[in-house]
Amino acid sequence: MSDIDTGVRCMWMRGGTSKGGYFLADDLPADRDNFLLRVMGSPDPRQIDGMGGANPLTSKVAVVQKSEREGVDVDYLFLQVFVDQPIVTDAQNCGNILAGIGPFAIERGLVPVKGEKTEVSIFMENTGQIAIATIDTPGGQVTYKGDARIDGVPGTSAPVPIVFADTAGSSCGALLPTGNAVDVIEGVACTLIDNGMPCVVMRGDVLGITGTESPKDLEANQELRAKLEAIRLKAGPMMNLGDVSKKSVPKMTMVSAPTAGGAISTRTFIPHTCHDAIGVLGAVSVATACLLPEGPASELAVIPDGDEKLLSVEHPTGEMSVIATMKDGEVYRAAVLRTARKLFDGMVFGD
Ligand code: NQM
Repeated sequence: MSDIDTGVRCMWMRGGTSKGGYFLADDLPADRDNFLLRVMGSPDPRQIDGMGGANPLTSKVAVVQKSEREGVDVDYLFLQVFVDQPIVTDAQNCGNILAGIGPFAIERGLVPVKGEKTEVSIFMENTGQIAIATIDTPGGQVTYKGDARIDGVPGTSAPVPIVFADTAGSSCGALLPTGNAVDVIEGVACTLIDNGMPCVVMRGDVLGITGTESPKDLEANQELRAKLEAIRLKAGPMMNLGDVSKKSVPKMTMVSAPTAGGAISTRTFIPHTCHDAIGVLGAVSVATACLLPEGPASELAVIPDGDEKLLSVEHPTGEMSVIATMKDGEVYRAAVLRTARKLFDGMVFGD
């Protein structure tokens, strides 16, 4: 009997505003991608025959192993399992699923508890960069209970603060892969930026939206979707991402002036579904675009003074706070607050 018949050890977790299966690298079968498609129930818009939640945000996988790198605890590989196509891709990272990596690594015995709080350093294999997450470990154990609240998730949980120090050019080789703060594609001024997630940032008003629409309304706007996809397919090669027709990057963010006291308001296609919130590294990249001397985001953003800037990135279900630390006029460190929760621990079947 193969692993696929007997089941594979897996923890299902919510990480930030996403959800997915967390595996130890050694537990996965050789035929990994086909196994994961079966686990999620893809391709099928309802994912009825699998664990996936019929949305890219709930069709995600983390593969974790102890790291051999100096000063690093674990290596994390993120895999996006497409919902309605037979695609499993490592072409993007995920800062939400990242929030579950520390607790998972401690629970699986890859990282020892270091006190009331345990810092876990995580090498993000998709982009070759490091994140530091701090996990509540009172009494020598991970706890998921706490008072931290993030928009897009009901209730409260233990806080998972995460710090990124070197995310510029994560997938595109440079923060601004074309060397420009503004490129015009299909007649639309765009900032092509990558501070952890490749994003195309455009003004919503130029694309005919007010920025207050719901994700459902935006998804129903076929003209808008066609325009965004036309821009995206051209932006991909310009961002050193090659042909992006079968990739989930770049993300397409439309920005508007803030309406709830934040720095900027956003609506993001990831890239074919409209996000109910915004991705973590997506928010870091958009916040960074707000801090450029020019471009669609900086034209509209409300920026606080000082070198440590709290930028509240508004999105359809609230906001995500990004703390950007500036050095010589550039963002050199970004911090976000996330939470995570263990949902089940057991065997999952890919047969
Ligand atoms: O940008 C969605 C999410 C993400 C990715 C997406 C993410 C990030 O909300 O770091 O977290 O943009 O595909 O999980």
